Amino acid sequence: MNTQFKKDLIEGLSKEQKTLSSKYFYDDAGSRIFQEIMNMPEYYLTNSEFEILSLQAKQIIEALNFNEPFNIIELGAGDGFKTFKLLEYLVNNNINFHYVPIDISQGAMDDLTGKLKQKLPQLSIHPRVGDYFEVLSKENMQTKIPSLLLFLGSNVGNYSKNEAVSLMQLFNSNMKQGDKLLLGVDLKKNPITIQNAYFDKHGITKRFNINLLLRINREFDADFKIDDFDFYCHYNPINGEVRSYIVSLRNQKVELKKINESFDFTYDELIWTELSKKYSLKGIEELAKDSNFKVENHFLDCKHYFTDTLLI
Ligand code: AVI
Repeated sequence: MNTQFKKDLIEGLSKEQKTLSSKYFYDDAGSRIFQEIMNMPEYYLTNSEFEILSLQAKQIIEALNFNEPFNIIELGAGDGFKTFKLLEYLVNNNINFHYVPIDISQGAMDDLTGKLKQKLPQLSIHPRVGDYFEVLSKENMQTKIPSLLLFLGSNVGNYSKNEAVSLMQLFNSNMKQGDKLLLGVDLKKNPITIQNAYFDKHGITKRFNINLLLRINREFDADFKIDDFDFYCHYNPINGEVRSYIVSLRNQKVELKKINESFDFTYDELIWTELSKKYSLKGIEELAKDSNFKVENHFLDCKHYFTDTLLI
């Protein structure tokens, strides 16, 4: 059994405001549902970042000002769809670099490597499975060639401000002099656009959340009755936070037999599952400053929905 998951579950469900962490969304089913989310037109983040990396690959690479060869190290590479255009640009222009995708999922790395070897046979690819920081300290600190770290997809938005600062400080401490970081960040915009991306009318994001209850049923021999729970989410344009919740539709007790625990849920009680924070460009500058980075360039899509920001 995953002991960290067990600890987080007990801690989160014992709180006054119950929580379940979105980091546990991504079992096999959850990862597939996330792919469905990324394919929804309402989830504009995918297309916006794809546009940036497709149309501005040349400008991004020029802004690096790296000697060849260099590394591109992608943290949480997933299926690598977004990054493909950047890699394609580099390969087509005979630029000498090594691509090092890192992910905790062996399956995701195998899929990505298979696809890339087929589509870009000349690509030098060195996939690594494991924890970002273990891999980074091993791969990046022991080489002399410069590295561009990629942390894309607005993954940083799933961390609170303090957590994001700590995470970026950790990135920083695993970067050599001259390395750079390209950070994908979703920007504040018309609240309706954001609300529609997360409270989607197809119910896919609801399935994404409810899947976590199914995962707990399976892994902890629990008895969450999924029809007795609903999904709610809300964007607050003042602080830029999308907060997602699972809602208990009645008074109920849930047993987690495998770990001998039970939890009571009251009618309309909320379980907070996810934060998806949106930033202003000024907010990104602050985040950079607090984690000892400096903003070099913001690369925005044409609608100004999203930025890939280059940090040094
Ligand atoms: C992975 N992460 C950046 C997504 C986000 O937008 O916060 C996860 C997600 N949650 C609901 N829709 C997508």
